[in-house]
Amino acid sequence: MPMQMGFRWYGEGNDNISLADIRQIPGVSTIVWALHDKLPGQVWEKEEIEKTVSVIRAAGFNADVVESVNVHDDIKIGLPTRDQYIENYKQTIRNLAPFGVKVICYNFMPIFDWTRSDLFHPVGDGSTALFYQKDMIQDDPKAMAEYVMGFTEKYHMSFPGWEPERMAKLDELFEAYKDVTKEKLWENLRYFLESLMPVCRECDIRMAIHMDDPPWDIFGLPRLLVDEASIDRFLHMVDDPYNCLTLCSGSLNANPENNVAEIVKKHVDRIAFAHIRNVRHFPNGDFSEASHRDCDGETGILAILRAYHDGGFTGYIRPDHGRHLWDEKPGRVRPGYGLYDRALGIMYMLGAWDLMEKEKEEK
Ligand SMILES: [Mn+2]
Repeated sequence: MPMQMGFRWYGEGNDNISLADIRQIPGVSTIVWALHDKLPGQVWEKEEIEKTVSVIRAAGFNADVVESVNVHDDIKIGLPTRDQYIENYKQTIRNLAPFGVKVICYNFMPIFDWTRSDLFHPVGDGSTALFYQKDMIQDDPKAMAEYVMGFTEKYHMSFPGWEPERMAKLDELFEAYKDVTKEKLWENLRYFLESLMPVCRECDIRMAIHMDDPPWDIFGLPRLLVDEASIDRFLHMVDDPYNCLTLCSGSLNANPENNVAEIVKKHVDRIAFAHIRNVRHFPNGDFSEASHRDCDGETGILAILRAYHDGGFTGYIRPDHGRHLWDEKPGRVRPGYGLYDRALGIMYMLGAWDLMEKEKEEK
């Protein structure tokens, strides 16, 4: 089976982009979806899943990839209540299986999901992109949470991983995580995955952890999936073909030391889902997201695509965040998830891929 191109979609009434819009992008087979009104820990019921999947299928796509089923904080903290939440997670996996779902993306970051200091930073060509200003994300998590939540209020959109219900309890959350060292977090991740693996096997659904974004500790909170060594450790810790990666090129390469193409070469069999994104670095440690074109950043997009292609990658791939172009102003677009730049990214990736395929045939 060849690689399958996906596009993340936030669902009917929750995304300005329609499935009919996505249909016009060449080569997309898979809608990457989720039930965005679910809180971490809740069971996704079959009727709810059916409603979304039937809309996706009616538009001519498969619904093979879910991003994300979020993990309850009690599982990450390792509280006794985690077992019930793990049972709920297993039930969600069982409920997703009859709808053809093959991959579940998730992350194991404490409290905060992806973190940026500016969601609409000018790139220099009139477009904007997500931006990370290092000195702004130092010791005040509240200022950053308030900044992100400000968008939620102003534009009536919420961001996965930044649920207002959770952000309202920030002090409590920090208190709850205070004894969770990096080693404890690893142990809690292992416990979670070992509990899930039998159900994943039975349902033929791969768990695919997303890299931590950015790949270093923030606000004193430990982060695990940050570089080649930690990815090795993760895959070895639960050495099961259903324990896989969502390898996010942009998240990893926020640390320019990470050579993403090398990691792809090493672990292509355990990558269920590829996020392709380019990063531009600044000498002071700041970084900006960039177009998918190789020379617009330093992530090595062409070398990464080459590694997937030559490694015989048969998983799912999607453009990750894009810039906001043309009429995609704040309020009209989900930060990072506009239509145009992700569509351009797909064409860039497919251009490179088609050429590699043609060269292979001619050999
Ligand atoms: Mn990603």
